[in-house]
Amino acid sequence: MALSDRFLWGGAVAANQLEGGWNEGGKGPSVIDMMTGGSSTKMRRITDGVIEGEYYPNHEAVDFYHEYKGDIALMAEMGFKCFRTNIAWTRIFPNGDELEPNEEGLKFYDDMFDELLKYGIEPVITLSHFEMPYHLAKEYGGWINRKVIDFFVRFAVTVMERYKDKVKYWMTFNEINNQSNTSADIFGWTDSGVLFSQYENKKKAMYQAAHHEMVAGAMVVKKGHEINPDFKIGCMCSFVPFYPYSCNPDDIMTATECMHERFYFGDVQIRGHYPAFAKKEWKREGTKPEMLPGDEEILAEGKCDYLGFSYYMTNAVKADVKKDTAESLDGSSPYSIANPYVKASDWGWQIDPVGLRYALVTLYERYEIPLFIVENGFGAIDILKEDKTCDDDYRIEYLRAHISEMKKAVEIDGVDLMGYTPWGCIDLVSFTTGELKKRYGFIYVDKNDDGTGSGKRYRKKSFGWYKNVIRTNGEEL
Ligand code: BGP
Repeated sequence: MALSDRFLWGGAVAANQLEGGWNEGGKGPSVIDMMTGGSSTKMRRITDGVIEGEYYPNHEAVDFYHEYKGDIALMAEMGFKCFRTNIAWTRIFPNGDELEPNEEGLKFYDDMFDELLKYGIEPVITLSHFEMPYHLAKEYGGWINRKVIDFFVRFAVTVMERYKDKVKYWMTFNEINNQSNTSADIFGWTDSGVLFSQYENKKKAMYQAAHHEMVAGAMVVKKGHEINPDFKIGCMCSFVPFYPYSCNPDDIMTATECMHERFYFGDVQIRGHYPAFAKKEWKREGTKPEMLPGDEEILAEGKCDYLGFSYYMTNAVKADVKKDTAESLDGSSPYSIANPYVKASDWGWQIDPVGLRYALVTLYERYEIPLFIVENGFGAIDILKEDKTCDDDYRIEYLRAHISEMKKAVEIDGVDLMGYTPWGCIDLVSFTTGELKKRYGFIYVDKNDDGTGSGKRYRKKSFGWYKNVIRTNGEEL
């Protein structure tokens, strides 16, 4: 048998894209509640409040906040072993800098975790998924401010203590490396609460914010293990590997250099120190973050137990095509060029199942700690037919090919893999487009971007397919 019988099959979501109830139960606003549009759209603006009819649809999302019992029952029907979501920081600390948590918010997650555990589904909890408290971004400048470390640690310790007997698997920051794209100012705001355009040296500002996050993350790993030694606490990176376009040695070195960005954050959180290439870059570009004495010890003492990563695509780079454009949100670099060997989705995300095996092998050989694929999936415009069925064969095809490569990484390459949680197991709001129409789910939610739809849930064709994959532990694809 390829996969261990403890393999964590499940699905992944994020509170701000799923829950809705953005101002219910004493919740405060997160930065994302104050924005319009998706992260990659021209519409995206910080509105400093709500513009009627124009806000990011996460205010209602798919109303998991009220519907979670029914939704979890459907996940249980598919045989989920785990469910990845995050605890919205602003449900627990509405402004972020309070001394006491909001009991109503804590109670909501207590009830949700109880519901999961009733079916034997392990919660896998990210502490921060693109949604820091608005107040911290506005009043403190986000993660660039060292004070935010204490606020985050207080939040993390509060929830780890509260749920120490309910949650075993944790992750600190979702796709912490995404903020390295400092050109997308508003994206940085979402991730780290920092408006990079305010800083002359944007890269330095980003490294500073990231340093604070990683120090906070390391403190949380250490404290978490004190709270419950059985906790498994991981970090989470987006991993879009760069391929050299050809065997031209210059292409190989371009890809190698581009990969530095991909490793920067994982290296610190897993190895416990900054890599050599980072120190050279800081010097060359004047981007060294300020550190306090003791920070290096904190990083060294708070190494993560596992690496969770998202995998959607790869990217090919060629030495002599350098464009003036900065990195873009689809994970490309100024050296990116279309890969003639792979197709792309409607949103231009290159579909590369073999790239998943490549990612697993690359990360495992570098870090030699357990890996967890916490996001992967196919965003598409699904059609709900008159009889309320949905033939998403393209999704089945995508997942089948990726799972098959994932199995090779375990079976042939010896990768220690904890689990697989496809993104958006139930339809939710897309992060980059800000729309509901880019769907990933096994469960269709009848809700549209114009506000129409019953909100009812329907099983797509992939629902039954994935159920059988889990039942056979990945033997039948
Ligand atoms: C990742 C994020 C998720 C999610 C996913 C799919 O970067 O961690 O929050 O949204 O991408 O992206 P999208 O929703 O834009 O298709």
